[in-house]
Amino acid sequence: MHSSAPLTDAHIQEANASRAATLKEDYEHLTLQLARRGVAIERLVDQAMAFRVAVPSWGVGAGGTRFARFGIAGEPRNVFEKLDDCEAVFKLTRVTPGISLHIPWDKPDNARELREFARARGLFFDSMNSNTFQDQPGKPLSYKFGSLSHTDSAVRRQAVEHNLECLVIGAALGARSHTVWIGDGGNFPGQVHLRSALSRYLNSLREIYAALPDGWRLFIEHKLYEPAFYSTVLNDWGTSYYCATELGERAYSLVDLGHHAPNVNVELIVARLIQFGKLGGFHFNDSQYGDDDLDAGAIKPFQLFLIFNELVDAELSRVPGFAPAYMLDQSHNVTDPIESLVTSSVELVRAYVQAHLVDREALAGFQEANDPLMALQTLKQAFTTDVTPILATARARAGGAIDPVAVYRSSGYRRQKAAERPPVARAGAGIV
Ligand code: RM4
Ligand code: MN
Ligand code: MN
Repeated sequence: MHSSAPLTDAHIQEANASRAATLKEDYEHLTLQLARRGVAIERLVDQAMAFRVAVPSWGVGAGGTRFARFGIAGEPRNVFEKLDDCEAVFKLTRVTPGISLHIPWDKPDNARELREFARARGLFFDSMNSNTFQDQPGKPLSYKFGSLSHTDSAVRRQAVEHNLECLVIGAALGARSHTVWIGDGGNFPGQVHLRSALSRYLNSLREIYAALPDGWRLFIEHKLYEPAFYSTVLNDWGTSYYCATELGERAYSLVDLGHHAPNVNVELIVARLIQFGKLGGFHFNDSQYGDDDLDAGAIKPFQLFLIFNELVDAELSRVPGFAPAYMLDQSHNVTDPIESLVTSSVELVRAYVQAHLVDREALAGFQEANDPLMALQTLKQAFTTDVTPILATARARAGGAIDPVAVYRSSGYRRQKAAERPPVARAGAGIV
């Protein structure tokens, strides 16, 4: 069925029709439940429909680890095929029209053509991502000992030039921000002069910052460790905040959820960056140990909710300049990337809607009265509310799928792509 054009709107509508009656019942029940709390459900549906998160171009290929990478049938072989898969995610969820592009993994030969290709699918380019953590074909110098912070000014120059090229490509693609993550750091005590390396990094970034196109924001992404295992140049949010402040008002810190020490209170970092006016955006994913790049909401859904609790609190209190960019950054090693991206974006909308359910007046009262038990209960009431009917209704109203994974599986999309896309030696995607 539908094998010639899988995942058409007609297929999604047809699949929705068989689920509409049950959804209506569930939605009506939740409407009553929430009304008892004085919450108008329609407002939450609107919020769910307005939520947006960008999909990473590198996320639709199979990921990998240091040990192996297991390809999948029908894996996209070039940026156009990746956009086709991004479109599939968008059609099912209706919240992921933005694409975050990694250069040179997905460097277009013709940016205008790619922009048109995306536009025809209802997609656009959101953030650009540079790559100076791997050596690049055709580039004479190696990043083995660093890039923007390298001791050799010629290597720093090459790394800066690469970032400037990303800005040019991004401008032609209609992107609006640039994200810089570097692998620079040291593996051994004494290897790197810690203060000098940060100064060199900052000086390189100043050149990139100065070349930002009009209206763009620069995101700098900190990470505790890996690939450098002893010290990292941009190691934590404090250093990131310092650098973003030094650079100027268009530079912001980006929080990748997996880039912190285990047990770190990430929502507290989020609150701090909001308060200091430097929260640029997120790379959402989940982790058990480190930069595991697992699916958002898979391991610590309560943490995800608490992060959104801070974000929604800032949104509702209209913190000046608060406009974080949301992106997924995951490595899909054992799942179908489309299914992972679909379920991850659904989990983000879930956390967002649940955070909107928090009775903030009651919470403020319990905080004032120093009543920790009831303060937690107030958060838990929102977190334990099953908002699935709200999410499904929002998707259906926007033309997406009530049950996106089931619809995706029944569409035969992957089967058809497996036939259309015979494997190449090594698809240029994934994190290895
Ligand atoms: C890094 C970091 C970057 C991502 C690379 C592939 O750990 O999360 O955002 O672009 O991985
Ligand atoms: Mn990241
Ligand atoms: Mn990472």
